[in-house]
Amino acid sequence: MRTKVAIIGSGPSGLLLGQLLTKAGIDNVILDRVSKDYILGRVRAGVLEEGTVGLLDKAGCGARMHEEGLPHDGFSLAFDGRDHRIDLLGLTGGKRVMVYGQTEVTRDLMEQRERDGSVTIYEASDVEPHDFDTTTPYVTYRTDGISHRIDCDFIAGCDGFHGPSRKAVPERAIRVFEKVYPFGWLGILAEVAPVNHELIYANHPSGFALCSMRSPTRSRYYVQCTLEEKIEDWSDDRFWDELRRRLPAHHAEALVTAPSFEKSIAPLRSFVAEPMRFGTMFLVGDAAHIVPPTGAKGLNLAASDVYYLFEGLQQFYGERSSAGIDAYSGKALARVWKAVRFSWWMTTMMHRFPDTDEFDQKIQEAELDYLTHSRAASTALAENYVGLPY
Ligand code: RFL
Ligand code: PHB
Repeated sequence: MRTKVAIIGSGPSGLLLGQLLTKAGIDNVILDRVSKDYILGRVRAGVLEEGTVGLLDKAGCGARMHEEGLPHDGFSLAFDGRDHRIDLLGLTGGKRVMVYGQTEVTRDLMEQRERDGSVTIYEASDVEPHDFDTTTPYVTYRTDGISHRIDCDFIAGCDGFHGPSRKAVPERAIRVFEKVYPFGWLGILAEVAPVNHELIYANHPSGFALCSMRSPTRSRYYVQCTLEEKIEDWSDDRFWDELRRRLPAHHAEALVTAPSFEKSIAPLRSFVAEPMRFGTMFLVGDAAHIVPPTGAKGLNLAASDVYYLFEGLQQFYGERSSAGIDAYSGKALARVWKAVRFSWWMTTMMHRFPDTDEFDQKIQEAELDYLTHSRAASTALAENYVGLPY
């Protein structure tokens, strides 16, 4: 088989890139290790920046998001038993975020891709990029025990943190930067109305908690947990008790509970691989960088990578100019590092670290007090939360 762009990974970055390329008339094939249903079963991000919303519109996949998504003008930082609202709209001069689950984004992109008749190969094993140091790269894979090969002009490695694209790069050609945090997030989904109409990020002596949502009747809640924690040890009752403990009293009293239908633990890490281009292969999204979920940036960074790469590829095929793809890695990384910084900062400010001493604790309290009482500091938080410009 031959195509222009072989995309490894059918997560949000692969699907969004594929959709923008298809709309621009640039032939592409997507490969994924798992099935469509498996991908749609993953529960992940919930908050979209305006830039991400704009790209989904540009890809022709924004209609359901505008109908069912929940625009949010602010969120709460809760500490000392009180809410401190961050007025995103007022502080940024009119910007907001959209609460719409990654699962739904993925579903919308997959359905549009099917309508367009573009090729996606699910359940492909042993997917491997080859010869990306030449202008004739190719990807090999197996389905039903049979080996296949796709020849292409470019490979887009959209295959997440554990995928084969970054691993195929020789060690001497890549530099990685990493920080692993000494805690995780235990998250649940439950069919109940959210405790608040906006998100609540809570800092409490027992640890961080987050109240988020997927719809007016579906809540997504998280509590900070240790890395040794086992999911079997967390009954729903234990989870609800812990969440209540970490929220201001009026929210704890208003919290409606129900049996959870999803429960999982995610470790927290910051990770960046540099550069993001190796000859004719590009790394995109989680394949190149991971951020802790505290700033809600992971999916949004995947989208900004896609923006830069799509612009570059469009320029390459439209004007026969490689200026855009040559600039890809530098432009993407400049934005990535700012989001890495923001996510690290929000994580540090909102969580309890196992080795925190009294001095560190006082600094954290002073930072939260400053942040919520200084318009300049709140504005910096709001500007980053709604997303820096592309
Ligand atoms: P994905 O979504 O991991 O997709 C990669 C795809 O590649 C496939 N793949 C392979 N395919 C072929 N061969 C192989 N050998 C392969 N290995 C892997 C996988 O099957 C998969 O389909 O990466 P992508 O597309 O770059 O998207 C990144 C986002 O998924 C991620 O950054 C976000 O989910 C992070 N994130 C959040 N981001 C936000 O912007 N806002 C949020 O509110 C937010 N909340 C979160 C999050 C991530 C979380 N978890 C579980 C890590 C909350 C959580 C709990
Ligand atoms: C979510 O709804 O899953 C979510 C929201 C905000 C975050 C992280 C996760 O910062």
